[in-house]
Amino acid sequence: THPGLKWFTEAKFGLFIHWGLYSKLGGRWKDSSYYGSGEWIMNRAKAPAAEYAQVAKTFNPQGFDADEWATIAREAGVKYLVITAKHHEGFSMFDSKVTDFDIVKASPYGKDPMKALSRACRDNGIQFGFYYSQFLDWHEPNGGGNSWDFKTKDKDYQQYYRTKSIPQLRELLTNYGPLGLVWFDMPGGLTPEQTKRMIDSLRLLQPNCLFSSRVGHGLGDYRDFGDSEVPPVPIDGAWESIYTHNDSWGYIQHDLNFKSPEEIIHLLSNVASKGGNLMLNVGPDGDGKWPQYSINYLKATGKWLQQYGES
Ligand code: JFZ
Repeated sequence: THPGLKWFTEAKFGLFIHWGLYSKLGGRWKDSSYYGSGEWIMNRAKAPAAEYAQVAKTFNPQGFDADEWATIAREAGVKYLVITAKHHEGFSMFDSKVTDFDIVKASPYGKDPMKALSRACRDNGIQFGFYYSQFLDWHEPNGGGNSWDFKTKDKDYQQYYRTKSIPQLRELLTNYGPLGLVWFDMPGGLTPEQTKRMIDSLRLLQPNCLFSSRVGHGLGDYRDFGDSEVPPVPIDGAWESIYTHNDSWGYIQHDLNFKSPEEIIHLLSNVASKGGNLMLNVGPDGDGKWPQYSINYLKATGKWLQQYGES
């Protein structure tokens, strides 16, 4: 069995963080407002890639404090934290040599927040992992998904994997210390053999790192249940349910529909009773601040866990 499965199956509670240029938009593009899936706003608005990329010039999360994030996570009682290194919008939230469209070169922030966060998590005893959108990339002509700027029939997905996805995954598995897991999303464009070759080569970099099931073709190390789904009966093996704190993964300014501590604890015990982990998502804003409800309710959840939880 995979060496990473020990910590994973004992974890019970994880924190998911969606953070990118969409967090700065907060559910608004031009004169329109969107609700739900804030991280999909570029697609929903069919924003031209060149125009959307300009958002990077205004992305300056001065409020980001890695130690504060990791402290809230620890107080909430989570055992692992997974953050978007690159979501479907294509913007790299880390220092990447592979592209200029990253937080260091394209934004006034000019630093790598993932360096600080990976360290802060480790200091707080929290397993650290990256979400990485390995196929959908609306910024790149050869990435999956953007058919409003780039004709699908002209796309060369292999070239996208070769020149962006795989090199960036190698960066993530090389530059941030030992990772607990990589959370792949929405497979596409590769045959089972090609997927296996990609994974095999990445595993050499960090044999202890888990890969989520959405890497595709049944090649992941643990199972993810769909959005906001808990299986009705106990399930064997390592698995995780993912929920978001309000109604969106990425920050939406006008979404205040946050789950109360009672609701979170209910979810946690439902998932744990069936043998899985709950990974709950928060969406920090473009300044790097978490919604105040997320801070308060997560802390309250942690207090409850300390009093009544098993560990
Ligand atoms: C994906 C992303 O498209 C979305 O933006 C978010 O990051 C979420 C966590 O993951 O969305 C999915 C992918 C797969 C399922 C549901 C939502 N699924 O299998 O049910």
